[in-house]
Amino acid sequence: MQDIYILGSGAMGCLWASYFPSQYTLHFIQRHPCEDQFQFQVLPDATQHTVMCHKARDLNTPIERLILATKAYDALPAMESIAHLLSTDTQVILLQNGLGSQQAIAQAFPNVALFACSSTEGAYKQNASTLVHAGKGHNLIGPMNNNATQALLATWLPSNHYEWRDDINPVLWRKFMINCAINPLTVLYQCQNGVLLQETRYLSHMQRICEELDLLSAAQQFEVEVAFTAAKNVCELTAQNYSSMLQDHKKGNRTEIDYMTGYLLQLAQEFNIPCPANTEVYQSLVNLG
Ligand code: KPL
Repeated sequence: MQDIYILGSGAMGCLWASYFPSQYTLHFIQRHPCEDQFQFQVLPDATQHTVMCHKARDLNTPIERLILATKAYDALPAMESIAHLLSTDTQVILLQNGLGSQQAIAQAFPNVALFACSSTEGAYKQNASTLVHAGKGHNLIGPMNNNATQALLATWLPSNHYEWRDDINPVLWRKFMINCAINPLTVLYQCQNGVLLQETRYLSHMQRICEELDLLSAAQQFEVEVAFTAAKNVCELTAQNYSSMLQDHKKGNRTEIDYMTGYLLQLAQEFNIPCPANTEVYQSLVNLG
């Protein structure tokens, strides 16, 4: 019997729990007091899933397989809260948006096997016990350190739910560029992704952000497409979406701006590349609160 631990029981945590057939025992690790078990269904297939629930502080069994499904800003503190349960036998899949949290965890936990995932899966919670798997996408997974091998991951993660990438960094970077180009602007202009294509003023703002991203792609020697082309494409494909950052902002929650434009500005400083358009966007977002 394989135990799978999942930190973060939001939509992504539940979606990943649903990937595992019933011979696995699934565990949510939670910050707050919780019932012993959590049952939920996934629509549209109406599959039923049961997960054991534990408070982080009450756990004392070593963790071998962990899926970290928190927001980017919670990722490192969440790992630290269970550090005593991790060992050289631990494998962790990181699902965070943006960049920066993966690098911080790789630095703080060099002994575990760390994998990072870039996902286009879409899911939301309709209510506490119903998850809607709205957009079937792809999970691309690769190593964040040398302990993380394809063979190791294949021993537990069902192969129909991911594709392996030997070099995950350009994959994470491509998604990062798209998020930096779209998400902050949707908050600034309070609009769906598709609206960014319709207003000339919004589109030229996106272009200025993207030109700076292209300089950073080149500085890191990533062979990725031009950021503006990639971002416009995603705006078209997700025209009706409210970006994750706009949703967070509307709910009054913290946004992941520090792991998108904020991380971009850190890189810009490292490579000594001026990024005035992104600096301005970052400041506007921080001022919005
Ligand atoms: O990933 C996204 C997000 O909202 O965070 C995009 C691609 C912008 C889709 O909405």
